[in-house]
Amino acid sequence: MSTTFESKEDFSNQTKLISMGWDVSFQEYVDGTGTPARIIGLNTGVFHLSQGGGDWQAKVSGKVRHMAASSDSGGLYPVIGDWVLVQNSVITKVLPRRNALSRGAAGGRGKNNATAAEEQVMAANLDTVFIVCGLDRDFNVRRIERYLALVYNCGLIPVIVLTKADLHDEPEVCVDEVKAVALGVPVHLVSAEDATGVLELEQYLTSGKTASMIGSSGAGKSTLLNRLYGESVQATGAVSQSVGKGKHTTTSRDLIFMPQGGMLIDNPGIREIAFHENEGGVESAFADIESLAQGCSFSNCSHMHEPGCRVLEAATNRDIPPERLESYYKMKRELGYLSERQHKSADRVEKERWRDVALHIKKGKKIKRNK
Ligand SMILES: Nc1nc2c(ncn2[C@@H]2O[C@H](COP(=O)(O)OP(=O)(O)OP(=O)(O)O)[C@@H](O)[C@H]2O)c(=O)[nH]1
Ligand SMILES: [Mg+2]
Ligand SMILES: [Zn+2]
Repeated sequence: MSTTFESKEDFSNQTKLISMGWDVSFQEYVDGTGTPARIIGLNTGVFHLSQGGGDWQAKVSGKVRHMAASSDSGGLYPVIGDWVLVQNSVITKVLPRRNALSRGAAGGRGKNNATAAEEQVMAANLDTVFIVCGLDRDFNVRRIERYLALVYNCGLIPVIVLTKADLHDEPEVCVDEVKAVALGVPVHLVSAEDATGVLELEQYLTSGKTASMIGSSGAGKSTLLNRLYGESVQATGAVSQSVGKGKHTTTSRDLIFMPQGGMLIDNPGIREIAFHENEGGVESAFADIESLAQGCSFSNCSHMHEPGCRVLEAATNRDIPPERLESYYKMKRELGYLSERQHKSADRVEKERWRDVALHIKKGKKIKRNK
């Protein structure tokens, strides 16, 4: 497709794509191998595509599969939200992503809470990420901190949605608690049950904009999508009474065209928030601590024991909750391990890891003996 329009139809097709998030930055990758379409769903090797009209199914070409499998080719395997070129129901090219929401693959973490070696891309080409948290047993400020670090690490814009407001006696208290750790991030209090606050979210769903929801299973993501949509388009499931967790009702990722004009991606609940690469997400999520750290006496201060440490001082004065500092240490450690692994030989890191494990075991034995 060219930027000059040869026909009315050409113009109308382009307008449809723009309403789906297409912009000029993608245009330069369009070659003769196919026409642009967006991935709106996937199901065991079959991709659901749209060009703004109805959706249809396609498979990837052998070349795309091959390029994605060889790590140094820069080839991408399509995910939800990707722009691709398609010809005769075959995806011939995946266009470079504007951004992607990704994390370490579940279960891919090593010892010491290390970051995952494998990356799992959840969605591409997003304008907003809704971090959805229910105000039932799902509510957990530390988990929200972690989601924030993840979203920032991907260079994406987070919006926090505290849902199930109807289930909490003092939901405003939760909002304040979250605002204290999510500096400058919009926090919306909603209820999908009685529609409180839901209209506020429409500002993120205007024409051409794509938002994706993340949160644990049972947080209320699909219910919220249905409420915003105005009818039930996604299945929802009850939360277990005994453990207070959802049962992974949503199992696939779907991009839904919303009546508001934008698109909303529903994701399955996340079990484990693992990082893949260090892109400064922790520094952004903990900007308050990072800014204090500028004033520490030692430029390489670990904020754990050094004299003249502004961070420890703030923690002692309770300006920073100790739990927040602990979260910060933990995520820093995880990301630190990753960069070590990137810079040292695998052998050396492995040896060091075993030394840590050995120390741990020794400590464990001592504790037992002392009993
Ligand atoms: N009272 C109340 N219940 C809600 C609200 N939102 C969701 N629920 C209930 O919470 C349960 C889980 O909701 P889902 O929307 O299926 O949760 P989910 O985040 O999509 O879960 P997964 O698909 O497993 O990731 C359902 O029983 C919903 O009825 C709300 O605002 N208020
Ligand atoms: Mg769901
Ligand atoms: Zn310090």
